[in-house]
Amino acid sequence: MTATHFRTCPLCEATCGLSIEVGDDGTIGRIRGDMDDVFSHGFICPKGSTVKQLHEDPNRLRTPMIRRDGELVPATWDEAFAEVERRLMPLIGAHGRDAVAIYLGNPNVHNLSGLLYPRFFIRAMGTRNIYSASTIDQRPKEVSSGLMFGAMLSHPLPDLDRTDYVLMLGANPYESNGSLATAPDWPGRLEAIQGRGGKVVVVDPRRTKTAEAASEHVAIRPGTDAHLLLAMVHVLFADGLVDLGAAGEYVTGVETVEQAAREFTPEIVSPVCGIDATTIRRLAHDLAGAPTACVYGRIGTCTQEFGTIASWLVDVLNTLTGNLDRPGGAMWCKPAAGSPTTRGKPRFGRGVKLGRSHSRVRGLPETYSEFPAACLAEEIDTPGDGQVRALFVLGGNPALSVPNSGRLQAALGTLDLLVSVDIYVNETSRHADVIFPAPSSLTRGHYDLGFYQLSIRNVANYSPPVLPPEPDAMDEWKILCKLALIAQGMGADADPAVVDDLAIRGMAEAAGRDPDEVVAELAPRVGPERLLDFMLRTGPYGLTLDQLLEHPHGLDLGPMEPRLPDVLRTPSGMVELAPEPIVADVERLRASLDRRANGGFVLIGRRQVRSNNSWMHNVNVLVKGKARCTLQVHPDDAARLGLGADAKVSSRVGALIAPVEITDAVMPGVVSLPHGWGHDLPGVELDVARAHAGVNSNVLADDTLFDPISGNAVFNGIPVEIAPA
Ligand SMILES: Nc1nc2c(c(=O)[nH]1)N[C@H]1C(S)=C(S)[C@@H](COP(=O)(O)OP(=O)(O)OC[C@H]3O[C@@H](n4cnc5c(=O)[nH]c(N)nc54)[C@H](O)[C@@H]3O)O[C@H]1N2
Ligand SMILES: Nc1nc2c(c(=O)[nH]1)N[C@H]1C(S)=C(S)[C@@H](COP(=O)(O)OP(=O)(O)OC[C@H]3O[C@@H](n4cnc5c(=O)[nH]c(N)nc54)[C@H](O)[C@@H]3O)O[C@H]1N2
Ligand code: SF4
Ligand SMILES: [Mo]
Repeated sequence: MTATHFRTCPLCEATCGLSIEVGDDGTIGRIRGDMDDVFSHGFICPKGSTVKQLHEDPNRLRTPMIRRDGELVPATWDEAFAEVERRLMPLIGAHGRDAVAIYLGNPNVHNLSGLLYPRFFIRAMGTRNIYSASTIDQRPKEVSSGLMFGAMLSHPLPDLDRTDYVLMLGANPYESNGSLATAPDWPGRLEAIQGRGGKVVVVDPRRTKTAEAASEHVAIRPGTDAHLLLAMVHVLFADGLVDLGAAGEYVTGVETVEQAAREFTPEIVSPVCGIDATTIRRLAHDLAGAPTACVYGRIGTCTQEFGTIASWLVDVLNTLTGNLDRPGGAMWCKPAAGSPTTRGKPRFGRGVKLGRSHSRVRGLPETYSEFPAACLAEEIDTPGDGQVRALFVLGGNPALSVPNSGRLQAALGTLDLLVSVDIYVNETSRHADVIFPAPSSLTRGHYDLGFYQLSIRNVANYSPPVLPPEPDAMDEWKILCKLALIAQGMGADADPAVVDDLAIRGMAEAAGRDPDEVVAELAPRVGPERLLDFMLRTGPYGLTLDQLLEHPHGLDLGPMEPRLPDVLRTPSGMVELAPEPIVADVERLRASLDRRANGGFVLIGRRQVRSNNSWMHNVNVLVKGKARCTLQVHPDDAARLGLGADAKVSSRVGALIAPVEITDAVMPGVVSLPHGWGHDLPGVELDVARAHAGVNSNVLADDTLFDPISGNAVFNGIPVEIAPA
């Protein structure tokens, strides 16, 4: 006998529905796209069905590990928590709490426990040294949206299903399946736009699959999107195309934007971007002339030197063309479990403060209570007061993910204590003193709390666990609660329920409810499901978790609807079109206008549909076939350099040798290498990944390059030298 379970795929931001066959004995059978899923209608990518391989992976950790005499060996949960306490408390006693750093990786945002419980551990640890994958990813967008609309995740989303025109920069949803705009089957939705007579224009230094399928591909020199977009703003003003539409009533700062753009004519930015002035003018006119349109920028526009300015200008263009908050334009969703844009008082907010403190070594500003991940290595390897001596890595792999990862890898080896919560002994956790195994995703409930806040349709879908807990497994939220209790000084034996009760009570109080009453109402639920149930009940649709359980294919709550002005949480209650810190940074952009291609090379990244950052290369069905970790080089450049099978790539901070793939998909002067590879390090226990090791591109990424407003790392446009190897 087999039963079919329906479940939202937790592997990327697209939230596809999976249909999973499970035998009586708990073996996983076929996995397909759920045809009845209200959002994905059967769409699935090659990664979706590999939740089976991940679950069955013999390398996946199933018991805690402790380092004894230099070796990682299996241990009991009690031993592992006791070991953390034994080593952490004296360290805090001797060096203070700032000597402990916490790094949160990307999978936390795909996991209810990882979204809801790290905050208690962070609070209990009381350290200023908090780092996450956000500052090697989307922080610039979080800063621009925070300043413009009042909340970190208040990004306007491209209304893909109704728009007539998309201008997409620095995104490749045909491989990534979309990011900061949740939609299953981005490719199908983009094709539908063209099918109904609309246009999709892709701005990218590489002719990606998305660019190939688009109506038009505009090749751009890496790191110059801000120049291009500001010139488009210039054209809108100069040619009298500005029309804010209905949103205009709630927008302030238009004149300041006009002034900021005054100098940025298409002719002036053209040689910087490598795009001719006529094209820039036409792009501005097309955008303004389309019946509805949206500008969408993603990681290519964030992980660059002018990331915050570029992210800001995306929404400036949406606003100036009257597309902000109108169907077919850039809109806000209304998530069922609530968000900062549904909680609190409409048009009332404290505003986003940046740089309330600065990192110890380089003095980079904090954003949203975190320091840039690019600072982590120097905080560990630079002696002095406040030096980081212990690190907790929650669901992350900074050894491969952060810039100048060679330096970080060396630093990890010098820590007095490294604790990982992970599913593998990988490039980071191989240095750990204690590893806590996160349970298989199939044994936990799932609700995409994070990505439903960025969803182009309002959808709510809860998936109960497919399988019972494995023997000797511990829920990830319990691991995090235990770590919080240890950090608090309550000891390794303390009951995680204590933290969980504080969590629901805190949430009830914040919502103005009586905690006892709330706890009684939600009984017997505990853990993330209890918190979720409360968030749904107090959310904008007043749903309950029981209601969602009755809808295994999800509840469709409709398309995005206009939300201005109530969505705003800025102190002014207005859309701040010209936030002071960003406008001030335009001076730096101006100073870069004399930069030209100088015959040297710059490196960009490359996501691939069969990868997931650094961690799914241990799945054989995904890595088999042709090696994918190749250096793409334009044929003219390859000929000029006389490149053979392999090339040596060097940057200011590191060097590596990579196999060469000659293709005219990349612009001349630009080379591309995917990130997240380089699995052949000593101690890594990933048998499949090791056989397809590849090289780690972040050995080349320069940690001294960053976007100064957000502190975000630069991965695109890294100067490199290329030579035959
Ligand atoms: N050069 C370059 N570098 C980049 C990027 C780039 O484009 N170019 N992209 C950046 C981006 S966007 C991101 S998000 C970061 C990602 O950077 P990280 O978040 O540091 O790295 P991941 O590869 O996502 O690592 C995820 C880790 O979580 C573990 N894991 C998987 N599932 C679970 C779970 O359920 N629980 C727990 N506790 N652990 C789990 C995996 O084994 C793996 O070790 O990389 C960044 N680095
Ligand atoms: N299969 C798969 N899916 C993923 C991931 C994965 O690793 N694999 N990672 C997930 C994560 S964590 C994230 S954050 C998202 C990211 O999702 P996307 O942003 O769609 O990611 P990429 O595919 O890296 O697309 C970035 C594009 O920017 C281009 N680019 C580079 N530099 C520049 C530049 O200066 N300007 C412009 N305009 N373009 C530039 C690159 O050539 C690339 O095509 O994907 C998520 N989905
Ligand atoms: S696109 Fe993302 S959510 Fe959909 S099946 Fe693939 S990995 Fe899962
Ligand atoms: Mo990311």
